[in-house]
Amino acid sequence: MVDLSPLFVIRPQSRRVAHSPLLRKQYHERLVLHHLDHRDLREEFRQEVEQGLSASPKRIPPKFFYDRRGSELFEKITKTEEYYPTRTEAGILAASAREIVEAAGTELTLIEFGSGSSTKTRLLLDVLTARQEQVEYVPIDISPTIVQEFGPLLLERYGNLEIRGLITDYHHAIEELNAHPRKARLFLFLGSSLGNFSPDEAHHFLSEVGAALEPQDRLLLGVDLIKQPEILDRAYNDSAGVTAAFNLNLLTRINRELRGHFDLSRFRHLAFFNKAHSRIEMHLESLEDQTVRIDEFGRSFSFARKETVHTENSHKYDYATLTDLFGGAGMTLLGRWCDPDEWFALNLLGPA
Ligand code: AVJ
Repeated sequence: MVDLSPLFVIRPQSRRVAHSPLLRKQYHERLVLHHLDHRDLREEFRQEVEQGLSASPKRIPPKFFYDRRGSELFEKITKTEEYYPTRTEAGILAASAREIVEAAGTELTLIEFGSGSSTKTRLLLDVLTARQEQVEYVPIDISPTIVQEFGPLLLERYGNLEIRGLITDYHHAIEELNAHPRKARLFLFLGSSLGNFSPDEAHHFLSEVGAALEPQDRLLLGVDLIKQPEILDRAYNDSAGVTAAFNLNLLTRINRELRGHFDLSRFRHLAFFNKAHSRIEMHLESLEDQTVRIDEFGRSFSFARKETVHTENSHKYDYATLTDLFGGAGMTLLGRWCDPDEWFALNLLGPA
């Protein structure tokens, strides 16, 4: 069983708050982060990089993009002209948050997988905090920095909000949530982060969440839909090069945390739509034959010219695939909200 005592509590940064003992106390009580340190993330990074670079084809999983710099770069991606998913999903929420919340139930706790900056979540919190006396928000994120940074902004905005963040991965978060049954919960999995999972992993994840749902609980799931490949390609090859920097930052992270010797000018960002698998693939392509030493492993890895390290898959769905996925995971589709072009879909799911 997990130790739930807070390992640290956010201290307010803003002057207004620092000058008010009452508010400061409230802030301490209202924003708590729990670090569920089942595994050592550093050790996991170490192992997966060594295994992934020894494998053929080479690969590193996308969850390692999100160090401090990577999280910043991702936020920047969401603001590029070409990257439509965030803005499209936010548009759906702006138009339909009230309807979605009403369909989801009364008196809800909000639990979000991969909360990031919680920007879109605010559209739902606007509605929830207006109709409920008290709202509990549980952001779950692998990166504490993002919750530390944005949590206080939310508290400032909503006087009746309490945040109990979980710093962990999805799997352990679900175990943790199961251990504490409470009032009806609205789970959020936005941004089409589901797309990072293989079809098998998506099935597994949704089955796990489905099994955790009590009869009144709901899951609001954002998914990116299949569209013209040119639009997809553009979204992952923005002209300002932010996505390229995001991808290449993985090598910077290896250099820093594992004492690697990657020369970033000898690799390039590669992203394209793989139609057969209905997914965007991101790779880091070696521009020449080269050998790169990583001191942490006491060895080098060779890269042939044009050889790639596969760093991300981002699956795109159609409704038929989603129907199968939801049914197979024991979930019922209760509602769906889309933008007029049907580029993105928000799905409200309940237990079967
Ligand atoms: C956060 C996984 C939804 O797949 O579109 C954006 C990550 N990678 N640009 C996505 C990402 C490159 C994003 N997800």
